[in-house]
Amino acid sequence: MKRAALSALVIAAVVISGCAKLLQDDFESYTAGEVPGGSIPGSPACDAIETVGAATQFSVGPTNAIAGNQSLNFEPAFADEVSRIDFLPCEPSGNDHSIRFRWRGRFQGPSSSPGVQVRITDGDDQLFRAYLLFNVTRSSIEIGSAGTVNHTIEGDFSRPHAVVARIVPGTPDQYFIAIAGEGVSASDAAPEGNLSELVDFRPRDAFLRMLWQSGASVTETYLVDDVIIEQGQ
Ligand SMILES: [Ca+2]
Repeated sequence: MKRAALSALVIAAVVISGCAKLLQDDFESYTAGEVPGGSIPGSPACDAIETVGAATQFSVGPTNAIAGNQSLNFEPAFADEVSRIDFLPCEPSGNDHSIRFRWRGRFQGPSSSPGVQVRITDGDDQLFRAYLLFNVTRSSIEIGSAGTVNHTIEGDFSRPHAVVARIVPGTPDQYFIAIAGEGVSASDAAPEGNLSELVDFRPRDAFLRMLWQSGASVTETYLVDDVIIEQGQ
């Protein structure tokens, strides 16, 4: 009870009102089994999803849904193939506003799994672009940038969890994160820091990417729901 209240406070501290939505998908308006792709149903009109991989790796359905009746079920490919999904927001009004990324997730797989990667990035070529990396496994979320892990959050991420990450452009660019989930201690729940990158983060080019680095050696999936990208002040 206490933990839930604290988590709510942490999320509330990062989520402030009055922001323009650049992307929203709750996966409720898809047909069960549908593969998301192209324009996302509903408002805003200009957001989209792009997938790379076989259709069987991305399906919307009711199994273990996190919020509402349906969630996205994202599975790794076999062998060394990459599978990924990009959430592409409408273009924000400039590079000087903060940008916030939110999603709910649920990792299903054994503890031996290397996990799923989530990247907040402003370009495909990561080596020379700014990005924030989340590696989500059953028992931890590692958060880093420029190849360095800055925070390791422990919890039971086989249970539904929520992540909010805000990037504030500046010198340096800063990030503020809030993680709510079972077993996450209040002292770990709100990591923040500076993006250690060679170049400035560009909100106008930013998107959310989720990917499995390598093929499946075990049965695993990442359930995703309530993906929201917003422009801040
Ligand atoms: Ca949903």
